[in-house]
Amino acid sequence: MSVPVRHKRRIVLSTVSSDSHTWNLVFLQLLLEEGGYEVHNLGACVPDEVLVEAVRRHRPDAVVISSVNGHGHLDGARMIRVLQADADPDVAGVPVMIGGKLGIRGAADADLAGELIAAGFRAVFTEGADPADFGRTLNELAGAGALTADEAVAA
Ligand code: B12
Repeated sequence: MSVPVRHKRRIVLSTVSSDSHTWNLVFLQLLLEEGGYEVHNLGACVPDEVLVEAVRRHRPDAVVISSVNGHGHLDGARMIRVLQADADPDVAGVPVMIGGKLGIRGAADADLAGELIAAGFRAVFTEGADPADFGRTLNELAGAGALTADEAVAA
């Protein structure tokens, strides 16, 4: 009898090329792992091409980008354009969200969300975002509950 086994949803967690902050990534990794996700944390200062390669290798259900140095809205917009220009539709089509201190204006950075969504992000979390919203959105984007063919194994 074939019994569907639910595997952990896979997340690639990254920051942008200019950003050397790491505790934001540690925090998010722990939060995601506590939520039952398998996390591939790429660490600080990730070049766009390294993110693309990581998505190609790990085939994540979603990508989470975190940036706090204030350049996130610029580097993030460039990064997602590079990812979405990839010839492999599975790489180009992976859902990506971004959050953190994405500019240098504190709460006023909320108005950066529109341009980041227009660039291709599926969700944007600026300062003060509710962690519960993050969990809910990720659950939706990463397709929780859906089983792919390779997740059904013979028991
Ligand atoms: C520690 C620190 C550093 C350390 C980092 C060491 C390390 N290994 O990480 C060092 C000294 C290297 C550093 C360097 C710089 N820093 Co610094 N740094 C900080 C500091 C004091 C704490 C950051 C931290 O670790 N917080 C703990 C983590 C857990 O929290 P967090 O980063 O805020 O992330 C939370 C949220 O933002 C959110 N979040 C983050 N990402 C995401 C993503 C999603 C999807 C979601 C939902 C939520 C989310 O969740 C996290 C948990 O609540 C902050 C000031 C502060 N008090 O925040 C400045 C700060 C981030 N740094 C800043 C700056 C400007 C710099 C430098 C440019 C300084 C310089 N002139 O050289 C460089 C940048 C270097 C670079 N290339 O990026 C500014 C950024 C300005 C802005 N965005 O408005 C800050 C805010 C200081 C300030 N008030 O001006 N920094």
